[in-house]
Amino acid sequence: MRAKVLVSRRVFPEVIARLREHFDVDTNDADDVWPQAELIRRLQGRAGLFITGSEKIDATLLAACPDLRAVCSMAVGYNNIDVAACTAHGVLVSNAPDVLTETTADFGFALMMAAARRVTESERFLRRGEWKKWSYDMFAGADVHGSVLGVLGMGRIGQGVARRGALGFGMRVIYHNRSRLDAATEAQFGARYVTKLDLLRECDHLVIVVPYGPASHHLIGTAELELMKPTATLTNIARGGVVDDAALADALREGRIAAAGLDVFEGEPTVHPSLLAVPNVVLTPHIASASLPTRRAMANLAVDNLLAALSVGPNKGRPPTALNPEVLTLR
Ligand code: 8YV
Repeated sequence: MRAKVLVSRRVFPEVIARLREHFDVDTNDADDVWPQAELIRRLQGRAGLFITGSEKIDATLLAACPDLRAVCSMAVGYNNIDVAACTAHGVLVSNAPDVLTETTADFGFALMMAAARRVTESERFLRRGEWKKWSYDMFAGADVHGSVLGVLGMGRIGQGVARRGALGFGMRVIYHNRSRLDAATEAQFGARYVTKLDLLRECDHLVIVVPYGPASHHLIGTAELELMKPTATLTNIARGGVVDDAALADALREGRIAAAGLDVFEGEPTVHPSLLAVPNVVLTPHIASASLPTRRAMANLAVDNLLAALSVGPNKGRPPTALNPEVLTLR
């Protein structure tokens, strides 16, 4: 008997085809974002679930889906999944690290540069037909090369941003993280470990790459923004909720910081109206990992995990990026 799996959102046809080689697969061709009750209904009798970063997997869903054995996400962030509850229900969980690191770091750098050099703000001006003459200070922004890059969250993606800054743009890198990197890694990009307060005070460009959770909720709010230089920029490619969007919009409007680049938002896809109203912020719809090769790799990694968790394929019983592999040994 083939195991039954559900794919919660539209994804590459070849990824579905890989799953169909082994499983009875139900898909979401309309790409609707199902409310949890609908997800639970569709999961009845299904052993595997392929998700993206947006579906909420919690104790309520797990209790209502007793046949579920594996939840495999194509996202690296897993704040949408209660991993402890999954473990308690004997459900294997996996995420999709590594494959998106460089693509996401590229985008973080692009957002930071766009904010510093006012790329989208000036493009909107041009498109409105307002460009009549040159002037010395027209859209003059902040330099990126040679400036101080502050990285908040020095995991894989944070290190990718730091490497680009140090080696590509001659930036001096300072960082804050839960734990300090080893000396050899710091030396790769001349990174200096500082307190969060010093990071905010000293950096010219702050890039935020921390996971979201209760400890990082509104890590950056009014008090933190107050410490930053009025010429500084802030870029968030982590998760909405790490930054207090209303407080950031106020700081941008009042010129307490120069500009921001945001790919993630509290309550996305809704964006705080105050952010939409300020010109000095670059806004993108959660696309930092969105290169086609990377999205393909993320989805395929989720499939690798699903196959292994449900005991098929070469990694049988050994999902490559499981978050709670102990579940399989307890089965
Ligand atoms: C994804 C992300 O776009 O991987 C993550 O954590 O935030 C993004 O790369 C999305 O969540 C994929 O499902």
